Amino acid sequence: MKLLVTGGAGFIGANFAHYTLRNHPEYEVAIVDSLTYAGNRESLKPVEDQIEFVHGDICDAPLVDRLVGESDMVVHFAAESHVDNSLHDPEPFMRTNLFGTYTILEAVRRHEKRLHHISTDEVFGDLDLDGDDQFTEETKYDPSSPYSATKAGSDLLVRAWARSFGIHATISNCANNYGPYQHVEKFIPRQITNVFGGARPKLYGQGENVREWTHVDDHNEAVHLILSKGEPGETYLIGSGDERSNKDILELILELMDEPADAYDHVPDRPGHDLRYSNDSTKIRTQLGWTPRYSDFRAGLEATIAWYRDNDWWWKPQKEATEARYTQLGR
Ligand code: NAD
Ligand code: TDX
Repeated sequence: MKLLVTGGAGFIGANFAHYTLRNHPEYEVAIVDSLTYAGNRESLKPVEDQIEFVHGDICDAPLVDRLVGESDMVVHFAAESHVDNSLHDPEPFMRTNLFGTYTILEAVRRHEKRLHHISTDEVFGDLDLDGDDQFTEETKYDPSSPYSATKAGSDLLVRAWARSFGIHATISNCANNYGPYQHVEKFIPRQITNVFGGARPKLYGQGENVREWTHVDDHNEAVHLILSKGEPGETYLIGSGDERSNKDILELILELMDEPADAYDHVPDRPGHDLRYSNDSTKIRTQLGWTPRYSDFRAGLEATIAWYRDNDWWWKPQKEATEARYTQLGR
């Protein structure tokens, strides 16, 4: 059984390759990735002898057609993934997230292959800060940013291809991930690497916004359950249930790194900043038996800090350019 993993040099895709080779020897893994600023071949170093790596673009229809034809299933992670970048320049998001997904869908349709499409809880918009309501598989789409709008569009394309052309596709919408190999532009690695580099962490606004943090290996275990037991045409929400404000997370990072609790800067808020995300993941828990293993967030965060401490060779080359981009954005 051969899996074609798009975006396998990115954060979740690289961890997916590692997870698959550790836990599912029944799969062969081929990766297609165009190595944007977010892709890093070094993330695949521990498995490089066990995978096939193709440096290519998911908008390249002849290439995608050949690769899909040679595979049994496609797991589609490739995307432009950072909200702040989408507010600065939406164009690459339109191209990769919409046209790239369309290109994959057409190849999957031609070759009658199974597709799993990776998406996000951000397609649903946001929830009140003080409430305890949650997104479900039935929640109406209401995205806020160019990033989430293009992810919402890609989900809708998958649903339309399933309904009109009968392709065998599943979709998952996961909450925020954390763990090793996450680009230093994202909240948790940005703060950890700021502290390691002697810079102050940066909190948007007052830091009251809430995210539901899920370890990347728990996400990838859920994806494997969907590949093996998921029903074609179905959508599954994935989330640990562990909701925390950005301010609480930052203070926990500072505590775990032996820094004073107030050793950070407030910076201007993200425009349109979603307040709270929370997924009701009852369906995947009851129907497919998924349970997050990383139930102790503090321990997971401690291990993540240790990973960034031990692997500065991996993140240091990206750090300066990332902070230069943030300076341009005023954040
Ligand atoms: P990432 O930005 O770390 O990685 C994206 C990868 O896709 C990179 O390796 C990049 O080079 C590649 N890529 C981009 N454009 C491409 C193109 N045109 N052709 C081929 N490859 C291309 O992203 P991530 O955080 O690993 O997210 C992966 C997926 O998971 C995305 O679809 C994202 O929407 C979704 N997701 C992410 C999170 C999260 O917390 N990070 C949560 C839920 C869902
Ligand atoms: O320096 C920062 N300071 C800060 O306060 C950064 C980079 C972020 N933040 C805030 C913004 C968010 O409320 O932290 C929160 C998390 O920010 P991001 O890491 O940018 O993640 P988010 O916008 O929540 O989106 C993430 O989760 C859903 C991923 O980037 C998406 O790809 C995924 O779909």
